Amino acid sequence: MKLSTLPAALLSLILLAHQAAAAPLGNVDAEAAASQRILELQAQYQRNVLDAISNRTSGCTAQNIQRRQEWYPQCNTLSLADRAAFISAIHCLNALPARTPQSTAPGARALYDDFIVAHILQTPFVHASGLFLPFHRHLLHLFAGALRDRCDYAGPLPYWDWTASYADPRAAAVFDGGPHSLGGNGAFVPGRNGTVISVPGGAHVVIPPATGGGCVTTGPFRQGRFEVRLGPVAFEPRGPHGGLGYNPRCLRRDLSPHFSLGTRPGAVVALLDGCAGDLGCLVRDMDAPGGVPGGVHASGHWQVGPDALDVFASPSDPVFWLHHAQVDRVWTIWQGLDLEGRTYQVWGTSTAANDPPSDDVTLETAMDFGILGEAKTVGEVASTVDGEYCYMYE
Ligand SMILES: [Cu+2]
Repeated sequence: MKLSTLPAALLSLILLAHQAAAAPLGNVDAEAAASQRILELQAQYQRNVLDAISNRTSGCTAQNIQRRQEWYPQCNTLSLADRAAFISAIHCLNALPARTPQSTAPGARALYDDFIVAHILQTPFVHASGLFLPFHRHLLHLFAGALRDRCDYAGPLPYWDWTASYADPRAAAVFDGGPHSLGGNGAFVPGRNGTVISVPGGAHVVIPPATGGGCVTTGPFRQGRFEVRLGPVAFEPRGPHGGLGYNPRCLRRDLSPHFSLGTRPGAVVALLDGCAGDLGCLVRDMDAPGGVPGGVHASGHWQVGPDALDVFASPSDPVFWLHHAQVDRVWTIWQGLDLEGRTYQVWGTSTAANDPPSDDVTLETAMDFGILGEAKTVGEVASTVDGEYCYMYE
């Protein structure tokens, strides 16, 4: 299925994202209690996983397991040296030559673009579907491998815990604009209209303007230091060749203290406790439209925009990788609370909102990663300590 052939009926539903703002929010104390609860559940997951691998002497063991770390300056977080190395490795990926054939994506110039192309091409299958979590888990794994093998990054994959900055993403360490951040907000552009984005599954959503809107001007990915080439795909003015053409420009951000409320700690507790044994509940709630009430996945993208708003080309903003590591963290903790009952659960079909209708996802359903690597089945990516993977979140 080509992007341009998405059925017109898919694009008919109009959602006004800002209407969701009227829903009640947890208070500060309730959110602090929710943060505590997440840490308790994470500790329980960690005990379960380490118990499960404690007798192993080969493969993924308690000694060699990779520990993915949070970007924030708290305990068990990514060191300043690793942050600097991670940032340089992304610049390195964005300078090495692309492997994507020009016939597939004439705009792909760098190895970093290969990841955006794979994401753009798979978007209609791997969002609002049963492949959402498995696909992004393996995409992250491939990205971590490229950082390590091609750009010598030896540190752990970082995640951005957006629950910590739910009140205002401008306060997040990841966006503080310093040399150890992923850059600051975009320059404020007054008088803008909302951005109408198309979302897999057929919705159009109007994202109101927030606190920035222009080029990132501070930090390692500021204008002149970092180039975005592919997209936009999901909003106007769209890039050439369906977003796969060459469209060099600055990275833009529009940090939104409204959509960040969608990633408050209580939203994660609602997933981990509220969707206890039910993967369908977890995926549906997590992948719902952003805002309050809304899904943490879309809220993570929508509080960063505009490049991060583009469901297809959102890996253009390096924060994509940290955001999706956090999404994977929530899934991994949920799985780890009952390894036997939850690790190999499947849910949903393999097209966005099942349109066009597709078969139910099984452990044998294969996912395509294009030039990045061989196809993987859902079963192969289900466990973080069996098969190819060996990592945990701390
Ligand atoms: Cu995605």
